[in-house]
Amino acid sequence: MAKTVGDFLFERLRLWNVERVFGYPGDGINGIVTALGRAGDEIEFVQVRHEEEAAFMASGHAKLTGEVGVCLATSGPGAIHLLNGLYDAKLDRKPVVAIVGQQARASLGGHFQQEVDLLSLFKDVASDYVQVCTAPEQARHLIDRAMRIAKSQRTVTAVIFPNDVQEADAVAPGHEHGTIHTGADFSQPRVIPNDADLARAAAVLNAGKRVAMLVGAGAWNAENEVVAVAETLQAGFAKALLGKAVLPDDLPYSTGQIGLLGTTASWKLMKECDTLLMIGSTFPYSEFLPKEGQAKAVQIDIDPTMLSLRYPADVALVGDAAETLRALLPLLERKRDGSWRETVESHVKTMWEEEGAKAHLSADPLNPELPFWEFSKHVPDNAVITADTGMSTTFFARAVKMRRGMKTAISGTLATMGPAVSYALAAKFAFPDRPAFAFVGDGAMQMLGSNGLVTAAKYYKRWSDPRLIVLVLNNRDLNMVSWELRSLGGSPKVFATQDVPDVDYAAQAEILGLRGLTMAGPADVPRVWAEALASDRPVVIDAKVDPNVVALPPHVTFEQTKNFFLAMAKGDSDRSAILTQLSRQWAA
Ligand SMILES: Cc1ncc(C[n+]2csc(CCOP(=O)(O)OP(=O)(O)O)c2C)c(N)n1
Ligand SMILES: [Mg+2]
Repeated sequence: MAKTVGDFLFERLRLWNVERVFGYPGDGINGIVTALGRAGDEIEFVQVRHEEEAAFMASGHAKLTGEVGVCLATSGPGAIHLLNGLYDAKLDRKPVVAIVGQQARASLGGHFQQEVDLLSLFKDVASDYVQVCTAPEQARHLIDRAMRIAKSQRTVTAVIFPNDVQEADAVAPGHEHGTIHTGADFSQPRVIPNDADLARAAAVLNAGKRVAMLVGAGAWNAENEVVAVAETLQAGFAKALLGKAVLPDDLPYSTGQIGLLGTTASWKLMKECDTLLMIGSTFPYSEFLPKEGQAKAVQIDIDPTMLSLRYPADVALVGDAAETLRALLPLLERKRDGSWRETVESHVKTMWEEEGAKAHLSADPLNPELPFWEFSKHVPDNAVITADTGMSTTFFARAVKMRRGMKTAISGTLATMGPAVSYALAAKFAFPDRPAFAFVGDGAMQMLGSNGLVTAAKYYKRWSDPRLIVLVLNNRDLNMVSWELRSLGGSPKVFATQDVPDVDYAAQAEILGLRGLTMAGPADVPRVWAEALASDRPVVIDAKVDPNVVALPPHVTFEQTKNFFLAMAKGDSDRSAILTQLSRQWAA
């Protein structure tokens, strides 16, 4: 049988070193699915429950490996289901390629079943590259360009295949006017600023007396260099959430996370510094950075459009984080005065003491921060840790201590609910010998996480280390938004929108043949973590936690305080439990 366009697609993806495709079938991609059947072991197909899960897995794969994630969906509804996961990758600047089906060329424009204008649908999310393969000769350059653009621009691209084209014979382009001839090789360039600009940056950093560093996901390959610069400049560093795993927290001058979910030590670092060095971060909230004029600033980013965006940089350098810091290091003078470093370290010490105390305050029946705090004592160094959007993001950000070798994935910029279990699944396929952990709210679990457990049950026997451990923060509430309603909206909790049904997540896991465990009080926490880590299969931990524990941001404004007390005064149903919790925190 002659090779079809579908066969060619997988052959080409293999040439680009794609090992795995996350997806779901449909007759809109029959020609691709049959080719996948013929490809055998050449490429792994991971079957999901929902196309959004496939897109989150592709995004998670890209976030955790730095490689392109590929997802596959049928025409119409399948393509539509991909969108949220694709936006997650696009907004966090990760390379993902979406391959989707379309009705046959001859029927397009005929209001045919499942015919959706996919070029328009993907026009925004795949704004860097979205194309329809209308002739077999196009297949090669469409795949090559989708892969190259996704990789080089760290973005989302999409290729749409009408189903008759998928089944057509693969055709190489001729050699005449208008034919396109592409190849599959790509390597990242080495990007370093000019010497004169490095010297300007060094001058700013050498003149500073109190240097603060802000490190984001862009510094993922620069751990040693960031530490060397911090040592030379006697600086402290804060991390944006996407950069959580970039640097370990056992360094005494790591102030941990910055921002609403961040720490008091990061807040003080930024408010007291006279010089700011930002590396690979687009952290958005300006109120957590120095006030304009307070600090001289140097910024390093691989993407020029992200420079001088959050704080005006005196020296804005385009460069790879590791390469640029390596080039900068010989120009930096070792600071002699250690008093700033001492101040930072004392803030950090206080922060960990306070965080530990907060996690151990009693609550009814369990303080939601305690499982996160205890987790740091149990988690192995090679763990992959993911967190969903909700209060689990806050506790993950503040209470989980990173160590060298760990990896994390979160939805930073889109901040969508739903991806944590999918990210953890993607981790298990990319690193089957490493344990993966997902922290998920009950709302997010009900949205998509529970479906991901079916995927885990289907595949876990393939993983050399079967541990995929999901902790559900079971507070029967869309808690993060309930707090936002109170502190930003001055409104009491609205039952109709905020309450979520109480589900027995441990039983749900057991029904699927997985292990289900429950944390119903502080004494359960260390025991359950130890049991989960000893499991021979994926585990769900149902953590029955108190929705009324207030997780205050590191800096509370007058407006937020006023709104909060207004909400209480308007008769919040949980008022008395919340005020009891608050008085415990203040007493501590
Ligand atoms: C897809 C999506 N829908 C809605 C939101 C708004 N939102 C942000 S956090 C949150 C609550 C999450 O609830 P849950 O998963 O139970 O976590 P909790 O905050 O209760 O720990 C909501 C509704 C969102 N970020 N993403
Ligand atoms: Mg919840």
